[in-house]
Amino acid sequence: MNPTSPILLLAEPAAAAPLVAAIAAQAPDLKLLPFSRSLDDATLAGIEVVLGWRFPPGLATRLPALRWVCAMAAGVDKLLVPELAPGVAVSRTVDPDQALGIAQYVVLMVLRQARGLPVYVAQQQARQWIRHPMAAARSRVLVLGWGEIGRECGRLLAALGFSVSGWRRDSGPLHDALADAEFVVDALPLTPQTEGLLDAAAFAAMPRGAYLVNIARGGHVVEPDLIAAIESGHLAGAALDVQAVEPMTADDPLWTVPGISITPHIAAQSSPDTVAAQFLAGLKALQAGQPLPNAVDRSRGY
Ligand code: OXD
Repeated sequence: MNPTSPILLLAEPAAAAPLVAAIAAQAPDLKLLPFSRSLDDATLAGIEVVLGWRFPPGLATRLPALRWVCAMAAGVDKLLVPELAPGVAVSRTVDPDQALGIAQYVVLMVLRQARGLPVYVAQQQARQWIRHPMAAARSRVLVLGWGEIGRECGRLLAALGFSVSGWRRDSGPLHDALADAEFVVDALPLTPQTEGLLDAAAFAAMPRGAYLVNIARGGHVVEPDLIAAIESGHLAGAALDVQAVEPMTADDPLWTVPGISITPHIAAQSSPDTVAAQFLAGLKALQAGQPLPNAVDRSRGY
């Protein structure tokens, strides 16, 4: 690798500022080049390493020397663009604190629903003091995706008394697993196989009153089907930290569906120090010709 070649940074400057500071603290001499549309082909031709979140359209074809794409996030779906040359290695961030934070969000949303909090919030607004019978929450939770994040969600939920099972692509038919789930937590990667997986048929396979928590990718959910399943009363609702279109537009129909809770992709972010340390360890491995940590299998998409 050419030691003078800068690292191309593909992220909004404001959002990337903490990561840039963390890299500067750990590797003061490393040159980071923020992407801008004005970069010329001669500059791009020298780029061997990209660090970022998503490829701007057409950029990958302008990087003939590219060897490694490092995601500053857990998911790589926005970096695995079809025009990425086959030999380019891709890796992602694996941050145990991010997994813990996401699992805490999942616990919050599952407990809130399981303990009937939305009912009491509505009652307070109406000044109604009415008690409803409520057993301890021991509901059955199915976690879709049993990687670092899915397992951490399962661990915390099981510790609270929920009955947890995990589903991955070799576990057997998804709809059979959904049939038993009072809560479904989506922690899958977004790949061509998982896109649109949660559609009308999947929602129909869930028992009446089931609840969805999505901390993975909005692209898994066929949103009009979800809205229909909730509005028909089949599903109790959904907590969506991710949506098909982010940022959501003001006229997105998800906003106003009773039973849907929206948060703006905040379940947990990876820590800049961890991303910086993992990126620098990857860079060292690349320079030494060693295997990259947290490498993604491009044929599987995660
Ligand atoms: C993600 C992340 O992949 O925030 O969504 O890390």
